[in-house]
Amino acid sequence: MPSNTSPPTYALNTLPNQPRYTHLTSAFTSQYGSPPEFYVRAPGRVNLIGEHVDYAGFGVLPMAIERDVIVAVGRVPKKGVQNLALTCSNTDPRYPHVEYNMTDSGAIVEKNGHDWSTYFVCGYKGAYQKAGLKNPIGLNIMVTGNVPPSAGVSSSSALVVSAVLTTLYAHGVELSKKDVTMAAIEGERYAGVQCGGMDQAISVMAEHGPCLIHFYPTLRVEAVVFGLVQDPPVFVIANTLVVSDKALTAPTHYNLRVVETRLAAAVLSRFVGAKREGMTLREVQELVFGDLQGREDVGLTEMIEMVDKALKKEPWTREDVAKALDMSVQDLEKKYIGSIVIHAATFELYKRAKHVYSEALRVFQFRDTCTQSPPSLQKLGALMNASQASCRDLYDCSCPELDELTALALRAGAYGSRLTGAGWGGCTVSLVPETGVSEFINVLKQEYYYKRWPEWRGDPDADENLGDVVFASKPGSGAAIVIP
Ligand code: NG1
Repeated sequence: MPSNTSPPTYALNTLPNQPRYTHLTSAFTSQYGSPPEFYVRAPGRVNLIGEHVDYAGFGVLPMAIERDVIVAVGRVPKKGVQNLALTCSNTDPRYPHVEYNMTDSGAIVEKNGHDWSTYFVCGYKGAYQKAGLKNPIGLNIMVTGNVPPSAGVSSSSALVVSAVLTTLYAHGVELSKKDVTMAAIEGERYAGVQCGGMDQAISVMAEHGPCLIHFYPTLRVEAVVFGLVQDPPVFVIANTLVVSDKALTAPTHYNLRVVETRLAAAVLSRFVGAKREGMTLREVQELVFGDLQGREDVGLTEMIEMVDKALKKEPWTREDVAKALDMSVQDLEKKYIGSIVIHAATFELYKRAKHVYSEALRVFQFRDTCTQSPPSLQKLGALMNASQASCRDLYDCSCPELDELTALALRAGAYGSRLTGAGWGGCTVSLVPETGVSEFINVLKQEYYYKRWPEWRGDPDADENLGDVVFASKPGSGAAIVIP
């Protein structure tokens, strides 16, 4: 899966989902008066295992899903004194039409506040900076998507990745998949979340099937091919319908976890006698074991034991951490928090580091189990269940509904079930025998959805909508440009 090639270009008439493109084309044409010049598509993803370890430098194991974001694009060159603009529309009426002015150099004049189009602007900015764009051009875009929003299946990154590709293609610039990914990661951080790079990497680089994405020492994608098995399993995604907006809750959830893992890494690196600052937990492992030559699994068990010895289990105050690092609280805040807004009186260094090293180990165990012939589905399930327990008990990123839905999934016949994505709501992913998928989905409907929303029972519209809420997904393919 070479990451030095560019994302592919396809002819529209060769693609599935023709009715979606037809609908998008007519929405674009009626909004902007002429048909789109090209389209871009980028998939969402489901993370099979490896939660909250990407920003600590460890590999993750996601799979792109078939659901995606498609953007129809028209270019609007500057005419006379008229300003350049980025005009964003969406086929979904919940997402209003937004227009941004651009400066003569092509920079977006931003607005206050945050809405759906913010993610497109983030991708535009990421591409603009990465490619050093010089000849700005205005853009009219119309977006359609079927990735559930705010649900941990990366609707935001699918939009950011599409925006990066839209911007590059519109300006006649081609970048490698790796650079497109980096532009999307750097772009998405403008939305205020200190994200890792899992979602953008899989959305750009997926090629039909789960992948192990390594971040250290550089971004690398490894296909994980399932060994032969008689009754192949399927990954079923089920949304708790608890909405978790990462950007809004960042100071107490996502960004706080990023800071906690950095602080844990700093204290651990002191424990092993290093004086370097600003390390990730992955780098501390390398510090202890030397150059691992890409073998991230070496020494993880020892790192888990080290966490027990080096970090007190109780919450750490800022004074505790500053003392352990031999610096003032002000220096600590400057070096490790900086401009990241967080709201926390104390930090959970022990629990977060313990989760990260043990989850990182599970990622490799999962990969090794997948590739055996036949893979032990029970073992894969057990690893997923252990991941869920760790997310709940050590990383505190589950919620009662995720706990309930994962437990129900196991009773309904899944080998394993866990939250997927950032958590605090959103989706679960369960490993289910293919032959039992429809019965499995039925049990979830009866025991979770109809119990909470009894009016949905027997309502054909509600049943159709539930197809977007609980579904089995085959692996999807990576982002692409589509030419009419
Ligand atoms: P989701 O759930 O898609 O928001 C987020 C991060 C990932 C990763 C997971 C937790 C973004 C765009 N993505 O995913 O990088 O850290 O949480 O494993 O912030």
